[in-house]
Amino acid sequence: MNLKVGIIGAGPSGLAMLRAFESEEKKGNKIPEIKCFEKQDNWGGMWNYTWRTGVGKYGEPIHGSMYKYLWSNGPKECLEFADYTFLEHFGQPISSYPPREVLFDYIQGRIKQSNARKYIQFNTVARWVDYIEEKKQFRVIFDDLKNNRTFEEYFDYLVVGTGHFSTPNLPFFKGIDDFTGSIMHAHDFRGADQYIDQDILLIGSSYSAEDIGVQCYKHGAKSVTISYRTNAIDCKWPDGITEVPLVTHFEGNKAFFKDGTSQSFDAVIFCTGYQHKFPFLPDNMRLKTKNCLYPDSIYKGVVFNENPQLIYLGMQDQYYTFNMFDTQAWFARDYMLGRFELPSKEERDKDIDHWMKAEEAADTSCDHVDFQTAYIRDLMTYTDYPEFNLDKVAAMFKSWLKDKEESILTYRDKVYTSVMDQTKAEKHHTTWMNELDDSLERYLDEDTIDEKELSKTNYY
Ligand code: FAD
Ligand code: NA7
Repeated sequence: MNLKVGIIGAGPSGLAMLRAFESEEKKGNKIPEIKCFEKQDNWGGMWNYTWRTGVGKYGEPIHGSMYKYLWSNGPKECLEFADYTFLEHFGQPISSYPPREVLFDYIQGRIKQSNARKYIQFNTVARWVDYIEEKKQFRVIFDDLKNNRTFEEYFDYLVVGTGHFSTPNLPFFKGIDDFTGSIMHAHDFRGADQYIDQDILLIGSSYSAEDIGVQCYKHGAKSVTISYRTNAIDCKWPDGITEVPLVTHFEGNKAFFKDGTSQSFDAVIFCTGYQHKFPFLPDNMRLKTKNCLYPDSIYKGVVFNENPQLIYLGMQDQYYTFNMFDTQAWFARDYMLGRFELPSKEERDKDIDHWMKAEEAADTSCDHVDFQTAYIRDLMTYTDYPEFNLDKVAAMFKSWLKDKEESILTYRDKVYTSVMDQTKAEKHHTTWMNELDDSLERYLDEDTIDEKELSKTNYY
């Protein structure tokens, strides 16, 4: 077998692909020639935090949308790798909602066990892809950013793991161009510090609005107003956070809302989501979708239907994350290794249609959890990814949704039990609202700090 596989992106999805091949190799089986290309200087994708915004060292658009003080927004027990548990990595139980640096450490722990780094070329951006009909191969043009050199490579299969929470969706509102305060998209938000004592307006009502709003409140914003287009987040907000209908327009530093109210603000943060953006792919290979649980045109959420040599990982909206990317990667690996044949294009279309209709019929957040659970269960029937109790994970997600509804400020203090190794999480030594330091050292520090002392220094 002389197959060549190219992987674009070394975030959790790209790394899952490398891990999938590695697990096959460890069994003594031959694997294809693999090359992975990552535009940043390290792996981890979103979890590789950067302070930069705009463009990076080499003038490329910054990929990262993560920020300081970001803590997991779902229980870690729901994203745990089935083949590498949190207990195995940290050697002790930890809490259910670790901060960003801790999750980054965990992702790195698994991949460092392997020799995956040798497959990855960092500081290298995929610029353009052609499918060469005569060769039945992809030609990919890359830029080696560090050496300012362009080169090309040919692949039988191309895996796109470039994420989809990086290119802002930035709508226009009348008068915003004359707004006198600061304006940014969540993609450029790097922490709440600059909003202390400010009245801030967030536009959007999904994860970014919820989390950035709560973080700014925690770190001392004067007031947080969340403006929704379709549905309010509608949890029990503390005094200081309010929800209002959509902005109609701005005049100076004042925003006007659909319900006829208006208010002055120091800052606006657009939490209006992201675009699936693939500037390196021609139109006929590009995944064209909004953020949803079952994008059109990819069979089993993975194989591009018009050209099944093209594979997409992690393109769905996400309840499940790391273990979903794994099941997708294991599926993609076994498909590339020829372990199973794809059905006809017509059958694949039907299958895609079936899942898309099922998503349409899913109404509530709990239905969405059930949908993604069923999707992963289906993928797992094709592969030997270690089985885990998906029903229990789905139950944890539902409990998480309820916890958030009941108390948006304390849901991260709850603990859950791993379905992988039955480890019960430990409560963090400090409640989330009182914990202003999100560093790995502080998180793993066993010496608890007096909460009463800490609360004196809090802003709320
Ligand atoms: P990414 O992590 O985005 O990685 C894609 C990689 O591709 C990047 O390294 C990028 O540099 C590289 N790349 C892009 N274009 C190119 C190119 N042309 N050439 C070469 N390389 C390229 N998930 C959770 O489970 N828990 C959370 O708490 C959580 N919080 C989040 C908070 C924020 C603000 C955001 C934006 C996302 C959050 N997520 C969370 C979801 C997160 O996206 C996933 O956990 C995960 O990072 C997705 O992995 P990925 O590999 O698909 O994409
Ligand atoms: P999402 O989950 O895609 O949500 C986007 C939000 O932006 C959603 O509430 C949309 O409202 C809203 N939106 C989009 N366009 C507009 C316009 N034109 N006007 C007003 N509101 C708009 O993105 P997030 O950034 O919250 O989350 C993405 C990931 O980042 C997630 O996985 C997290 O873990 C972190 P709608 O409901 O469509 O009316």
